[in-house]
Amino acid sequence: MKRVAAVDLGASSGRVMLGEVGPDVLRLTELNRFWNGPVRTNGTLYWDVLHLYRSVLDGLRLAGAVDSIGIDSWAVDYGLLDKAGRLLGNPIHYRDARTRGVMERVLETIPAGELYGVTGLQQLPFNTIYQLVAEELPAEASTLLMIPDLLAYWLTGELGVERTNASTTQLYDVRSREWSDELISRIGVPRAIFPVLQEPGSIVGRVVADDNGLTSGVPVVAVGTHDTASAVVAVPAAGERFAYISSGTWSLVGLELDAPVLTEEARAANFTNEGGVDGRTRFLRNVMGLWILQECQRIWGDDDLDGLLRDAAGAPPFAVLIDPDAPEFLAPGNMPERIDEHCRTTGQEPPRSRAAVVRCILESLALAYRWTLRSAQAIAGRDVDVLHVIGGGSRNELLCQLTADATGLPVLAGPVEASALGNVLVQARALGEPLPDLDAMRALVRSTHRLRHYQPQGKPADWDAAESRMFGTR
Ligand code: ADP
Ligand code: LRH
Repeated sequence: MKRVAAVDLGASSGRVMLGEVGPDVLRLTELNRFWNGPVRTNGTLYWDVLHLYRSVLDGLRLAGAVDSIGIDSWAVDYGLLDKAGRLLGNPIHYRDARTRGVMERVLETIPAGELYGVTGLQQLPFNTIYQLVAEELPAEASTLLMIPDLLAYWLTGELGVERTNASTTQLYDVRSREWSDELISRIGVPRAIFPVLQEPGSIVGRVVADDNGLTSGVPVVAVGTHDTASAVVAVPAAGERFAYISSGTWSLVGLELDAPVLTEEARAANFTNEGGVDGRTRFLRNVMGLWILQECQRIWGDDDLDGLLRDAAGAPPFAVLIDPDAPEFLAPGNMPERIDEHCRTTGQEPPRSRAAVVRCILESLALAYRWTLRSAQAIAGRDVDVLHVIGGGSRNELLCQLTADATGLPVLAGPVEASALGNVLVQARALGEPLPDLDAMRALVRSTHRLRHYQPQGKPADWDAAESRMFGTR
């Protein structure tokens, strides 16, 4: 039996989990869960990275003796170190406004087609490439580390960037599987700040016990350090005819493929080809996700999600629809007001109650999932029979049912803690547990976790009509 600690930092909460893996055993115990989110000072949005690190240490101490530690987190963001390994400033949140207009500027010198041909990445205004162009790199910057790599560095003293997360920077060559020297030079950033790439599943260092209360020598394993890569490992699918939605702050909607799809059609539909564990491709699109609902709850001061969902279930269907991927929903702020404004500009009467707002968000997400999944299947030439919903959003029964109804696919919901499970599984394999491939890992998730089934209900024609109302212009 392997006993490992999984650190999983999502955009809305972080957790440290104890994972136990053995023949027919895959168990998670939550040791510590802590708030995560943007903190604004002087107009800039930051992550509170030291709060995260302290909370990670609290969790790791609670874990006691473990065989290894693995860390995953949200993608694209980074910390810069000087020559002595000191962090230069607090990492900035990808929702910060400093990248406004930068993508458009960069695309004037690096054509979108060329960028896609090298990186296979979807255009998101906060991709690492645009963040680096948006900021003046400090002269002392010597090393760039993605967030999980930064925490691993603090634990072990070893520098490196793990591949699945590197693949989200838009500075990684998806075919050669190396940093793109060409793109890095074209944005004028020194190549030397990009450290060696690490393979998911490799031991990248060992814990150095200073005064952190940990035992020295425990191996730190580079898991799929991108949380979505770890989540996809734990999709409890059999075979390849499945789609997934990794549902949390974001909804990552797509397919797992053996190779990237770099066609003009994929680029035009803004699909990404992120790197997966075992060389797989995560062919997906970011849908804005439950972020919109989280921000409504923050503005309303209402943390009774169960109550909101119950009321939304009784609200009239298809009253108001928004495009959840509209840029105005990206930054933190008064989401209910932005929804009203979006409705006015699209000729709809704004929703009048919280229940109506929540219903609008969930139906609009379900429609965005439908559009994305149909596009993904058509572009990749892969048909699917089942849709797996994983992550915190898999607990949202109304959303799962609407997703089944909108897509016409049976939905299997769970596991909730997919990223932590994928993290644990990759560590267990690195330690010698006989889990030869993703199929074996997924079979273990299937046999140890109960899933909820949702069959499509309602009239498909209602969703067809809603889609043309919402996405007529997409
Ligand atoms: P992230 O990793 O991006 O921080 P999570 O996977 O933790 O996100 O998912 C968080 C989301 O899960 C919340 O925004 C919330 O909408 C949803 N969620 C969590 N618990 C429940 C619940 N009991 N019922 C419905 N939805 C839930
Ligand atoms: C989800 C996620 C997603 C990225 C976004 C920045 O947590 O990692 O895959 O696009 O955060």
